[in-house]
Amino acid sequence: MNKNRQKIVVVGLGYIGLPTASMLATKGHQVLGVDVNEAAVNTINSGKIHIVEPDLDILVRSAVNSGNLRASLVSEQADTFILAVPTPFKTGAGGAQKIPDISYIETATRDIAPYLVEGNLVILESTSPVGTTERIGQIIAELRPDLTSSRVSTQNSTSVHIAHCPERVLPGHILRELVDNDRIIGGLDKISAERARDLYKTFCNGGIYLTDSRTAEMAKLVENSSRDVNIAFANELSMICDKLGINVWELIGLANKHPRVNILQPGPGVGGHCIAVDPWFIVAAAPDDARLIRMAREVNDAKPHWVLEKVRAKAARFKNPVIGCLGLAFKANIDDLRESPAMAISRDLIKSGIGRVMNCEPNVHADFDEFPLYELAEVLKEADILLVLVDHEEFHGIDRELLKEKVLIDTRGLWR
Ligand code: SAJ
Repeated sequence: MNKNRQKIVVVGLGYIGLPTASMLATKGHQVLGVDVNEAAVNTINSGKIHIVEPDLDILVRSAVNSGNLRASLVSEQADTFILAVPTPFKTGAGGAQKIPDISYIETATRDIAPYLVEGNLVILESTSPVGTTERIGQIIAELRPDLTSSRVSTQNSTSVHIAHCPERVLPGHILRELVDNDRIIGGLDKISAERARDLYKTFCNGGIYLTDSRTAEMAKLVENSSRDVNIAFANELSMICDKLGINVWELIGLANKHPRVNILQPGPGVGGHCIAVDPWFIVAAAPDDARLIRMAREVNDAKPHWVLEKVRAKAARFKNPVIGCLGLAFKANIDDLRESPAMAISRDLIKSGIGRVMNCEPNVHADFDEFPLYELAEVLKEADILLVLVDHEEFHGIDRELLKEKVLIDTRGLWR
């Protein structure tokens, strides 16, 4: 096998799998993308994309046109298998505990098992609880005892190599970060990590750091937990400052003038599929010790409710208040509404009956029928209360004259 030109199967063609598959294909590898979503498979095979990410359409088109990228519902034999499927959490008994759900990884492993041959490399990219890479080894050992003769999943030499290379890319900047970011690779053994490093080197310009699989799994969880804890600090400050009549944005700006202080920005809560999820994997693994990590999650999860109560209090002075919500996405300049605190607040506002709610989301143009969306100009004209939920670029240029008569609730510091 020429390690520079491989046949690669990428399981899961979402925000991580599709850019990775396309990148590998444009570097000359023969890539088969596998997904359970037939519509996504057909879209990709026609050179188009089913998700929104800057420039991904160009990359996918060029990968498909080159003949190096195909999509399918079923796997095939390959040199390397990359798993990039979701790892959500499920709520435990009584709703009290959030437990990682690795069933998509287990299913993906079972799906590729029949195609594995001696010398293959299996790479887990999905953010995963500690021990998941070892679990992949166990499943392969159970399903393919013919391969376990050379001890799959032990520290010794394996017939199938298995490594974890957690994705680290930021939605909205995925292609740039895929190339530039440093990577951590944790192997079940040294050869697995080295084999994975050789593959990632074909497109990654960042440093590649090798370790064991458990450390790599924990490193990814810790990166996102660190961000969550820091955002929770900012969110807590925003609530304290509100009580004390202090402008939190000015406060943070001033505190950050200290050479060793770097406070993040408060917002309406923490959204997305990673930062609001991954810390729970650490809490589930060490519930008695992960006190700060759990508390940060609770602070961030409680922020949307705090915002709603703020609106309720301000709306009390109006007879029939019109509440204009600016932004629904989970962060600025993207169209992703999933796990968005802004969406949760809008939904709860509508349910609460506090007033008439007018939502504006300039990045969403079609396929949204949960409630009506309004143009920015209409919202600015009609709203009594303007609630900034996302600091989209479109909102930065709003004429301040139009805000004069309105009650402003700015969760993002747009008008700081
Ligand atoms: N947020 C704030 N204040 C801030 C920064 C973010 O309220 O100062 C909010 C955002 O508005 C958003 C949420 O946090 O609702 C998450 O946004 P984000 O930009 O911090 O992160 P994600 O979820 O888009 O991507 C993260 C990244 N992780 C880190 O920065 C440590 C990315 O590198 C990971 O690859 C990604 O999670 C992932 O897939 O795990």
